[in-house]
Amino acid sequence: TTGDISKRKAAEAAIAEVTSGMLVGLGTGSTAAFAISGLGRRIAEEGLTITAAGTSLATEAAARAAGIPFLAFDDLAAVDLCIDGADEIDPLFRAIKGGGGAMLREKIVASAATRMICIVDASKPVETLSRALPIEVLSFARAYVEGAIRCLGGDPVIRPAPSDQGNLLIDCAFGPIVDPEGLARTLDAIPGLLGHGLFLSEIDALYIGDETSVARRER
Ligand code: DER
Repeated sequence: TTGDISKRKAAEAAIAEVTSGMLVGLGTGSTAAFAISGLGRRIAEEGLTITAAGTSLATEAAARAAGIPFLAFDDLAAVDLCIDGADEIDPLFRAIKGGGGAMLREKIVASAATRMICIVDASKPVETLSRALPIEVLSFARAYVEGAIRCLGGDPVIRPAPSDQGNLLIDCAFGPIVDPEGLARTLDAIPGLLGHGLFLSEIDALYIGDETSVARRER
């Protein structure tokens, strides 16, 4: 589909920054999937030699299928370059991630990266973040965290499947998020809430694909 062409173009532009010897953080989702298959092709065709860190079990399986060597996640301390998608991203490179439920590991890899590139099609850039915000919650803290989210004006909806870590994934509709930093600070202070999809400082560069070209923006 045209969306796929745009996502693939953004991914292929981003993986051009990968050089041999790098430890590369591989994101989760359909756009990141194009980066994974593209890196697999570069390994096969150019002899690129990299090690990867996967942000989800699905991404680790895709990396394995693409012939990309990767580290066990608990051996990961830092990566050179992280390439990942986003559900929304605003003009200040603040993003909502977690559509695929992987934002806890994605944020660890993004924070551990010297440079993080976000790859998107034209549907992701927005003026104001307003999608439902994915959060990961320790299941025994469900009622408490749901109550805290409602006090913040959010509407929590629990996903049917748990996260890769076996915790609850809850999508919280807050409407337009006019103070993302304030909301992130408040969420980070809620005990039992393990992670959320507000990525406010991690993204260094944005590649926006469309059917014929890619726009690159630096923070
Ligand atoms: O779950 C995630 O954080 C993904 O990166 C998501 O934000 C983007 O997924 P997509 O590339 O399939 O749209």
